Amino acid sequence: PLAGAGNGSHKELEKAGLLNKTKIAEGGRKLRKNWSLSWVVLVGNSLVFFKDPKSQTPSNWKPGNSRPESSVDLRGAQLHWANELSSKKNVFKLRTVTGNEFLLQSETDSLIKEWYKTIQHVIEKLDRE
Ligand code: I3S
Repeated sequence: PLAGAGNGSHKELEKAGLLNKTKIAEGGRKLRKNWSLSWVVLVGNSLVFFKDPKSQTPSNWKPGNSRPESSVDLRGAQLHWANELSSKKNVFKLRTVTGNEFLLQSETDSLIKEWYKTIQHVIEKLDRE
């Protein structure tokens, strides 16, 4: 199991890993792309992004041991495959209720599919609440 999972916290660590990330809109306003590798953690209802992925590995990550770059509330969020929005393969778009939009990408098909499925599960779970 991932470090931090089942630690008694109500915030369950669902998934963590490295993805290419760029923010493409903030509050509905389009932004210039700036792709970078990001350490992405799905914990509770949030997707949390960390810089400096080199110092992070799934086995040593613990909630609270580094400061997140940003965090996305998945409640009411929308997820779509978005290969038309990039020349890269395996791209999906995540849009928050506040109109922030992110593209997430991996060269590894199986990995990006797992992320898509897991995030979609959380969004659907929140939709039912
Ligand atoms: O959708 P775009 O504008 O073609 O995205 C590309 C640009 O952001 C480019 O940077 P410049 O702003 O210097 O042109 C990036 O280097 C590319 O990675 C972006 O496209 P991809 O297809 O990689 O998402």
